[in-house]
Amino acid sequence: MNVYVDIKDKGKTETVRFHYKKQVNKRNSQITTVKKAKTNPVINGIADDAIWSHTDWLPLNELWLGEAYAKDDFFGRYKLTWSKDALYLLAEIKDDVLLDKNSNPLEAWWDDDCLEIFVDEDNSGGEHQYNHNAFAYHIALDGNVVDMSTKKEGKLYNSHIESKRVTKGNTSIWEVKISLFDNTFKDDAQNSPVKLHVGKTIGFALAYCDNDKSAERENFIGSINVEGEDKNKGWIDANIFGTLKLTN
Ligand SMILES: [Ca+2]
Ligand SMILES: [Ca+2]
Ligand SMILES: [Ca+2]
Ligand SMILES: [Ca+2]
Repeated sequence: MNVYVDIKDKGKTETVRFHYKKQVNKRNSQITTVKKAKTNPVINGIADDAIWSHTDWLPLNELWLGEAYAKDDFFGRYKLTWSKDALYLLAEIKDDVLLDKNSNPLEAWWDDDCLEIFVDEDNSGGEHQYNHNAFAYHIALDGNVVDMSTKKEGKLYNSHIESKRVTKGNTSIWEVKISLFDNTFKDDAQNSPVKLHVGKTIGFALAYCDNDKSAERENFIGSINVEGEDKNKGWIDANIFGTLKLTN
């Protein structure tokens, strides 16, 4: 908003306009410590890497959109670890029907079953809808990775995410390597991922878009308790992300 201030000097009054933007800071209410992997997990959708057996499950159970769901419709949990080059995720998702409605990865990608990873490299919080202050990567069943570009349209970011999904019955294991890019990322340039270190904090949330048979996704389930009526804020507002703290 604009703020107008009258400045009086030698009997004259000059009105000066200031542009004021309200700063809402991130509250860091959900802090998770993440242990470093001694050996990097192999991205093969198989959870037999040493680090995964020494890491606890975290819940994926906050309803962001849709009606209350049954356990056989959706159940999710996840683990995290890191190396100096990347963040690693292991997600176990039980979903009764896997649906890839739109074969074009850039068409309504949020209405297909997909795993969504929210990352704010410097844990700044703040608005990120059409900028790279933070990313909201949607990993489709076919492995394509989509987020909004600075041109306000969907774009593939497949080089940021290496993933493998292995599905047995209704249970999928998604194993994911996430390279982190800072807010200087440019869509049309060469960019290098940042290096990670002990003590670094990262904004993070995980979600799953569940669609089994509908025109639009039926449920959107996240890892963070979002206050207020509108819980579908993660794709715009990095303030709702949790905070990861990297440890040895
Ligand atoms: Ca593995
Ligand atoms: Ca389902
Ligand atoms: Ca940021
Ligand atoms: Ca589904």
